[in-house]
Amino acid sequence: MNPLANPNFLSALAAVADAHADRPCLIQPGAEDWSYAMLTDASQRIAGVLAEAGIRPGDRVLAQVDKSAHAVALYLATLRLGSAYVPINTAYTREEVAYFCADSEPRVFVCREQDVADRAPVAGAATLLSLGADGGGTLLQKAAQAMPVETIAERAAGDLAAIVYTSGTTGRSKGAMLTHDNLTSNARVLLDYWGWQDDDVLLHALPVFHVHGLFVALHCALLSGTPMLFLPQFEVSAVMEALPRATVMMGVPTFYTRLLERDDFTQQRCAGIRLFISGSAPLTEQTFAAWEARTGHRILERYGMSETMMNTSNPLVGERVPGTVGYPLPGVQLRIVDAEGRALSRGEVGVIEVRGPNVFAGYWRMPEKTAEEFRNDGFFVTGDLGKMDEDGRVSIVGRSKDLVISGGYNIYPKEVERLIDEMPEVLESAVIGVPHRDFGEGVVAVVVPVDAPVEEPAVRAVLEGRLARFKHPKVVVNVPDLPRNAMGKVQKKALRDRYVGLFSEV
Ligand code: MCA
Ligand code: AMP
Repeated sequence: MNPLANPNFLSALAAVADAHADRPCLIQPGAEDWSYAMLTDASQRIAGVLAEAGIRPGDRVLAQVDKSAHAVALYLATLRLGSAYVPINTAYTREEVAYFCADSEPRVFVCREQDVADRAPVAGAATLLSLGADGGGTLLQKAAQAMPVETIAERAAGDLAAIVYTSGTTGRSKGAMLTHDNLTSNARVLLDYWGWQDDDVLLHALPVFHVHGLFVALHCALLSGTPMLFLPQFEVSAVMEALPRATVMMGVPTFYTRLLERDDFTQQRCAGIRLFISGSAPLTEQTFAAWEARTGHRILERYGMSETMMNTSNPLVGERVPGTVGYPLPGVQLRIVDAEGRALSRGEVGVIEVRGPNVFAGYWRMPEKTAEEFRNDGFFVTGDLGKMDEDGRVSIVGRSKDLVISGGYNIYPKEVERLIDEMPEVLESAVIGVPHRDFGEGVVAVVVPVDAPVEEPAVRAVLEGRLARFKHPKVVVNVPDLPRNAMGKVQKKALRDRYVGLFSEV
């Protein structure tokens, strides 16, 4: 690589975009297709708007926007100016957004057109702009008049490119600081490991506010100059329709189970596909087997985190073993340790720790939290439990962190329990995840009432407007007391075992 090259990740993307200017980039069924040149042009104009708002390198741009071609342009515009992109889930309520605004202190906050009035009181000192899914909003009105920014801000490899919030076990979200080098190194490794081809077409139906959709999926396409079938969300019929034109699909396990539920989902629909990739949550061996039986494809499962991007992957060529997440990616060091950080032997279950160019720079303005989760030798403690086989293949067997993963979204029980416990009719609660056919895990609130049973609508009413709906318990069960160990700690495993079949009964 040219040692004088600008380590800003956008430099790499821009070179590819220029070389593929006339190629389709974002193919949007039902809307206008965008070429690479159109994406460059839109992002340069949006960069002009951000520059007029006073954005400087290192400043944050907070985005709570629907998935659209312009949303991608906004992300690229942020990189162009050397500022940091802070994407957040569109499901978050104003109360949740207030926290992200206060914590990240953005200079610009771009929200959905319909949310402007609601978000204005929590925007703080940020310039509030809006972006509609259909291209409306003040961001694009201003972009039409703005002076495009063609230069790409010079950044160092270790400079901040994005902050991705992950919920914390204490209920306070932590912003994982990802650098230009994190983005660049992981994207390059994935392109190579997954054998990206010049004629690939990625089916992109993931949201673009998480690492999976925003970085893993988008970067593979953008860094190879290949097109994406860019769907606004995962809607099973639209995905079925798009599949015959795709060669690669990435998704969370729910994508795969939902497609399998369709009788008209056949092998012929995937005739052009060379690779199905799954991640963000465990893919069950049953889904793997059912998928192979239906399509003839063995899904390639990989493992990552917001803090580390992608860590491991099953191989492109070679055995993809169900229930495993494959080998550490090139450049990624992975070890399995006991609670004290001592390395375990092959086959033993312990905490997964990783080190490498993919690992984030720390939590935004949380040096103590950062210090707690890194070992002295630079390994990051993931909180996932796993083991490594003799041949180096990794399996995830659980989590030491109290976390529920539902349909690929993370839910930290503490955040939900805190609000339920505030209800006067509740003595205490424990929020757990139990197997759910559609979402992998479904959220259940186990509640000890003061007196009369606490019904689900009452819980929902308390959470409404305060917590994103995907975090709301799908079921509330009342119990006389919670199981505790000798130290008085609630035994969530006992609760998970007790309610393991809850969703198969509904
Ligand atoms: C929606 N709902 C959910 C979920 N999604 N409930 C639990 N878990 C979910 N994941 C609820 C909504 O609140 C709503 O409830 C009702 O379901 C219908 O909402 P809708 O938006 O229509 O849902 P959907 O379209 O069916 O969405 C399901 C989905 C979506 C397609 C699976 O959740 C999704 O796209 N998930 C992908 C998440 C993802 O990208 N994760 C990557 C992060 P109500 O009716 O009460 O309002 S992890 C990551 O990035 C790391 C690095 C990695 O390894 O990849
Ligand atoms: P997030 O913080 O949203 O990036 O979620 C990261 C977490 O998702 C990881 O720490 C794992 O617990 C989980 N995860 C990601 N990929 C997989 C996978 N293939 N199998 C099991 N868990 C996974």
